[in-house]
Amino acid sequence: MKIGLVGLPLSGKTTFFNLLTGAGAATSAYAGQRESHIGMARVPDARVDFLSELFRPAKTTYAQIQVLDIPGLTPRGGAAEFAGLLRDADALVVILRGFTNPAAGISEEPEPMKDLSELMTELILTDLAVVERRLERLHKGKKAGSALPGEEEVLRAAKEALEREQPVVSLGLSPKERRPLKNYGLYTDKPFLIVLNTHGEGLRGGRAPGQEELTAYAHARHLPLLVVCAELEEEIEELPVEERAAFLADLGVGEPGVARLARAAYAHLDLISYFTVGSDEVKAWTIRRGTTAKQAAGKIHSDLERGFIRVEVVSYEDMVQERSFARLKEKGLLRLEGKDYVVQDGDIMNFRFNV
Ligand SMILES: Nc1nc2c(ncn2[C@@H]2O[C@H](COP(=O)(O)OP(=O)(O)O)[C@@H](O)[C@H]2O)c(=O)[nH]1
Ligand SMILES: [Mg+2]
Repeated sequence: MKIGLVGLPLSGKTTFFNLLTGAGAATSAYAGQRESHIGMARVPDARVDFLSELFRPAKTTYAQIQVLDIPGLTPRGGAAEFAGLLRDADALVVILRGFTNPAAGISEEPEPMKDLSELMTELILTDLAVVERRLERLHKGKKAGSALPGEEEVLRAAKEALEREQPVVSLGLSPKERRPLKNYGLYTDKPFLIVLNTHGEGLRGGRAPGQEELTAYAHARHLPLLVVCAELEEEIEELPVEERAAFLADLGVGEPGVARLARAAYAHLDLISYFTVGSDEVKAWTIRRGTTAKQAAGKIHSDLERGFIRVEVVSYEDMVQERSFARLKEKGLLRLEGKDYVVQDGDIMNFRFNV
């Protein structure tokens, strides 16, 4: 999975990027920094920890999220220029400033709800320009026959939503309907999450600037809203592991920022994990809910999908109870499933295939 961070300059995007990836990229104390960053965030998962303890593999691989940090967008600028950087992102995370930091020259009172409206307007207008241009071109017929099936219909629907100042994603398009839009690098056809980046007191008290308004906004649109303090949380990540929990608890959060973001993103994007285990490797794989066993095999290697025969499946909870494949088998908890089996969150899978 890939997520792209978008926000106004100095909202803490790069700080949040560092919190997720541990990359330590330089943050900016001034607007107009034009660097972008790509990094990987490891998705913490207690189930992987447990399986790794149990199987003692040579290698343990957690799920990963690729994070793209792009330069800040300003009202009337930037969005068109940077859209290409986020073309492959599966989701956007909109970062809103809920802090002041006079030392960094950020003294203006935060207005995250206003920032969000401005950003959304900018993204919507940027997308509208792209969609209109494409529709015009289709109409001029210069490239007659070059339209993809369903392209004109979906462009019209997108245009109509954008003119109503709604993001394209609000149309609830099916993956098939959305496909012709993929090449355009639209911002608003992607699902998005909202992150309010605030100071320690805001996070602790659950009363960050604008939090109430944003909560209502997010709730009405079924959008996840996360409150973080990127700066302090990043400092906490630099402490020895055993000291972190106490500091996080003091901020009033139970888990590191990356865990909270991953949880919200998985739920919002309808993603689940299955696991492969063995003495060589314990590994988490990310799939969409509803994926069949055969498609899930294809995640690992196309040969496994092509040569799929069957799959041995154990639920994670049963593994926690029984702690060995031998006992699971004895109790009839090791199932053999076929290609159309719908993989469940936490399934431990062993594919049988033939190439
Ligand atoms: N007080 C405070 N300062 C922050 C927080 N997050 C970021 N900053 C500071 O704000 C400035 C801009 O942050 P940066 O991550 O570069 O913002 P970006 O322009 O959106 O990438 C830097 O000086 C950061 O140290 C925060 O949660 N609290
Ligand atoms: Mg930055």
